[in-house]
Amino acid sequence: YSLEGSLRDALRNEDLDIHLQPQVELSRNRMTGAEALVRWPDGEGGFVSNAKFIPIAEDGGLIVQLDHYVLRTLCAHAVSWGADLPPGFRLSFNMSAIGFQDPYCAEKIMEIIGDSGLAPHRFELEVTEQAVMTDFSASIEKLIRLRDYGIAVSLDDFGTGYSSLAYLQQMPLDRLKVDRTFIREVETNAKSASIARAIIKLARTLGLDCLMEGVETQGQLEFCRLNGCQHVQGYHLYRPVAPDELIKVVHNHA
Ligand code: G
Ligand code: G
Ligand code: MN
Ligand code: NA
Repeated sequence: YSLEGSLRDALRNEDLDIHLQPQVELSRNRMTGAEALVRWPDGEGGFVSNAKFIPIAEDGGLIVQLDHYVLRTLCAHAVSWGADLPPGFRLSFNMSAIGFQDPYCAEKIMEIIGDSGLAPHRFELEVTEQAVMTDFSASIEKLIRLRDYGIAVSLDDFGTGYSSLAYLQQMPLDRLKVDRTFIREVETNAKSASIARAIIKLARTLGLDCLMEGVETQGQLEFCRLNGCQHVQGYHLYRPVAPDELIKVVHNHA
């Protein structure tokens, strides 16, 4: 039986779940949000690697269904967290490039969030440069609709895609999520540090919030703080946690 077949079954049987990785605002040391990341239990206490099944979902035409499933799952958990989520706490979800190109992508996202009864401003869509660049004007239209509805938009894995700065200026965004490759060597490589500083400055210049992904050391965290990057996400702060742990983690954060 193929992995694709198993994934199809898992989606139909709702066997997939999410974990949530907290995001922290440096200036106030506050947890301001969390990113939903899909998890597929392997039946032996672990999970099937995302690196293994996400590409299969993309090739097999299942990724759109998967992304919608993840958003519905996130909404269901958020409803159960209710008022335990601090005011302003934002829940982000990923949309694959293929899913984002669907002409009804924005409507589908609004429908799922609308059905949950939750406020749209609780949510943040993460799209990659690739997703936005494929049909730029259609993408802009979708992003404008989603933002008008109240959903925040971040550009994920920033710096690894192929959008030019001229295009970046035209994108209706709230946040740049800087790809984790840019923080990796800032403590040991002067050129790396210069590039990371330039990217943070670029975000600030464009009036966008800047979040550094993949922060794994205290030194990297201090680098972000020192250079005006407002938010961080990474193993040094928190690994992704199961949904029933999120509220505990939020309330223990200090
Ligand atoms: O959490 P983890 O390191 O296992 O995620 C690996 C990859 O899977 C990352 O590139 C991440 O963007 C991707 N991913 C995680 N959750 C989702 C999701 O809900 N939808 C899509 N399209 N990709 C996801
Ligand atoms: O592509 P995207 O940025 O959505 O993927 C997020 C992925 O990064 C998830 O798979 C998550 O588990 C992983 N991740 C989160 N924090 C860290 C980190 O500090 N280091 C590394 N190597 N991966 C991380
Ligand atoms: Mn992401
Ligand atoms: Na990312």
